[in-house]
Amino acid sequence: MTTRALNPFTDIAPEVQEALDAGRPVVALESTIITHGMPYPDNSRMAADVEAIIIAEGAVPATIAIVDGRLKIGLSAEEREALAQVKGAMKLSRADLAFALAEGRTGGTTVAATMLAAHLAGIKVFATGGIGGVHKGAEQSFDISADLEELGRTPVIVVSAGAKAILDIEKTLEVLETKGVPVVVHGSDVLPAFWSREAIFNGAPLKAPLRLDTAEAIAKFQAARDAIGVVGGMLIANPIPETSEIPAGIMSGYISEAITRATKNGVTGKAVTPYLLAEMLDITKGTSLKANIALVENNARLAAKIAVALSALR
Ligand code: PSU
Ligand code: MN
Repeated sequence: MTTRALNPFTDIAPEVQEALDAGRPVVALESTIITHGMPYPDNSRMAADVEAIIIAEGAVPATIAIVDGRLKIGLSAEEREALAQVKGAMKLSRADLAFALAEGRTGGTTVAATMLAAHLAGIKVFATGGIGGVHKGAEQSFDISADLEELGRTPVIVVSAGAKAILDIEKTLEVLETKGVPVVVHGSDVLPAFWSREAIFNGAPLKAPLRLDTAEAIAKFQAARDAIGVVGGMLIANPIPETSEIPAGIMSGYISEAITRATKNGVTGKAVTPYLLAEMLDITKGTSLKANIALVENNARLAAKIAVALSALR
């Protein structure tokens, strides 16, 4: 098996490279969700399942990560399993992705870093769980995820279940609008909130900025953006399946408790999101994790359909 060199640090898996060369559909997957978002062995099972779902939909999965200073676009099953078990992995975003390459480190790529790497390789669609965004209390902490900046500049379609509900979703929407990022809700008039199908703000459901009901329509929208030269990413918010959702009313109390714990323990910076997700797992006795896995799988399926529709347009 040969891997072609894109730059001295990057290894593109042969099946990914072949698909890209032939214009066949490819879906990128992030790896912070593996290294920091879920415990072992759930992370390993989730990572394998999403790849299988993408293959079943007729696309090629490319899980992106940094392994011993190599930027991997597509992991083998062995590499994926090793990453799921590795201790002390870095959580890498735009700011420190190249640091890990220069220093020979291993790390999971966030939404921002995965978008950057996917674009470098020529991959146009990417599936995740939920994007990072504006944290609650950001007016004090200034904690706003680099994911939003990346969505504003890098032309990759990101399929998510909305912004993680631990965030300030209204402020996150405002920043996305400022940066010119279309937020398209798949098949609903209401914005989803990660574990819940509906984001609630001041007692009322938050309205979807844009709505499209099919992968084909999403691909057509992207083609129109390309045609007029609009650069930057697009965010697809795909509501979690009904059978797996935890309603927002139930989640909000749990989220407040998790944030209280984070404040009490002085958790700041990069550690905040992984900490909150781990506390949610503890508070909900694992039901948040089950929902998280279900929504990622659901997003992988839609992302593959969008990648297939985009390939058909070309
Ligand atoms: N979605 C999940 N679990 C995760 C994440 C997203 O279901 O762990 C990760 C993503 O990699 C996202 C990151 O980019 O959390 C956001 O971190 P921060 O808020 O520190 O930017
Ligand atoms: Mn942050």
